Amino acid sequence: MAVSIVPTQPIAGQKPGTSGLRKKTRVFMEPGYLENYVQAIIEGVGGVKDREIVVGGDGRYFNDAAIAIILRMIAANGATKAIVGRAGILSTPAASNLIRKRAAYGGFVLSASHNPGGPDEDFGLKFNVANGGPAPEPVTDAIFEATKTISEFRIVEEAAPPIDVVGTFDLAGMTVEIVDPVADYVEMMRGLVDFERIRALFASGFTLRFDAMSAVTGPYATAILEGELGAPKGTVVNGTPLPDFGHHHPDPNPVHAKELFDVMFGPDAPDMGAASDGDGDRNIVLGRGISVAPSDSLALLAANLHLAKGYTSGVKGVARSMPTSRAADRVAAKLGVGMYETPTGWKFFGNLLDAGMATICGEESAGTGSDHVREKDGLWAILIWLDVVATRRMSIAEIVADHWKTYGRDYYSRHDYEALPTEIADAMLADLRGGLTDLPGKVFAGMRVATADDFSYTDPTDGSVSSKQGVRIGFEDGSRAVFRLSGTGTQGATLRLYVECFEPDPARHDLDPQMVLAGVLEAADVIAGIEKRTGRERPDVIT
Ligand code: G16
Repeated sequence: MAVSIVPTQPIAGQKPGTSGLRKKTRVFMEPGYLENYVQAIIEGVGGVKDREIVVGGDGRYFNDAAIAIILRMIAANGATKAIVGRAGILSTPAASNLIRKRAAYGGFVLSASHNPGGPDEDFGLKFNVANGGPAPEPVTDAIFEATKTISEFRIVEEAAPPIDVVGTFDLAGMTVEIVDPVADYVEMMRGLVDFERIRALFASGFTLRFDAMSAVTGPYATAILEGELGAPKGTVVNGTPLPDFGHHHPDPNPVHAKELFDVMFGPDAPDMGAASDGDGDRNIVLGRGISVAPSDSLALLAANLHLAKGYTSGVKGVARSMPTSRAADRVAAKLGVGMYETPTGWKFFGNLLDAGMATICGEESAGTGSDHVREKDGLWAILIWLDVVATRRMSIAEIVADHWKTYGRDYYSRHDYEALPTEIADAMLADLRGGLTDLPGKVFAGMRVATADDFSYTDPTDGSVSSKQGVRIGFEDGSRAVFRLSGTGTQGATLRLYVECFEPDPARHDLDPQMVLAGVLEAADVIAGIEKRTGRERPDVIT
């Protein structure tokens, strides 16, 4: 084989964030940029010689060209086989499944998730390890170190084979196997949820609108919902993946999935609404006139999971990211199982799942998943919801109200301030951190602070410590505010402010969360000086 060894220099700023490296697409397209980072990944994961590697992405602009480069590079670095989703498509959970099922060494997952795609939008790349999950911190640290010292990259001169048909090809001695991206995933879901039961639900007239947001879940949702489960044609909308997601922002929140929210809160709402994101790992579930907050969805799924076909033996433990509301803690306590609070980022759940300490995990950022893969899984969550509805034969609103009646309601909201100047955001967090010990006992906007700290996590499986994971302020009335900077943005800094408070009284479960949380929001603003420092009177996105 003809391998080119191309001299290169370290490129600043190739530090993997919460979920791999995310940059503007044009940055990834700069000559040598992607190659540089891919070689750093190869070094950071200990090389790919004699390994089998999965490759796939969410189909966004530059997906196929990037895959061709990755294939030529892993061939040059000695991989024996690449397993690639047809047309370069693999949803993130499907990629995780394929890595596990084929016992591959790992996989390149090309996605900037919920961020928009296109030549002027975002692109991303991460490496998932052999358990199917995102590389853990020691590996991403090693990748980052490699980006600082890299001096050459290896690439074969042969062109990559076409990837739009299923088949097996040779690339300079490496086997390239192109697989159906959907088939293995459907098979896995068949074992986890009761297709017959959900089929009977649809046959009884139950209606669903699934918005694939012109992103990767279209083919998966169409095959399962309309194919296997007999939902009428048209149940899946925006079902064709487009390189620019139809100019949309494939994030299933009330702002970007407005069309779905409008339908679900309108007069012709179906029984259930659902959406996933760019790469298929996030989910949102709605009923007629109600949107289920992701933190509530985690708690609800944990409480009902034993009803789904693949989980009849129950839940071993529950894990949530620190900013996620404490609703799931109440379920874990009632079930008498472990509850784990981790930093933001799915990679932190991997060890707990591998150790059998947790069965279900979730995050406020619309992610829920279980031990079936090592990524959050949007369609999985929606199918579990369907299995629960098919079993309980209650509406989404009734299931939610019943849950709050049993456990109480954790009112919750996240306020995002996007594209802030990085220096302002960094200084705000640094000052908050610097003043934490002075806060307890002080009163802000009528709220007395009880506790204040910067979240630090010790992984119970290997003792590794991740510090500075977000500032937590607990108030005397039990409510909480959390501040952290996003690790997935590509422009400036995004401040996330998460607030919550607990309401046990069912007579007070139908209030507007923004109204209930107004006091803690005001106190948080005063403590951090958000408006004063940023000049922003209101957040860009409220969820
Ligand atoms: C990624 C991670 C999630 C995490 C989210 C947080 O989501 O996979 O585990 O919750 O980032 O994002 P941020 O740091 O912006 O708050 P995704 O869906 O973008 O891969």
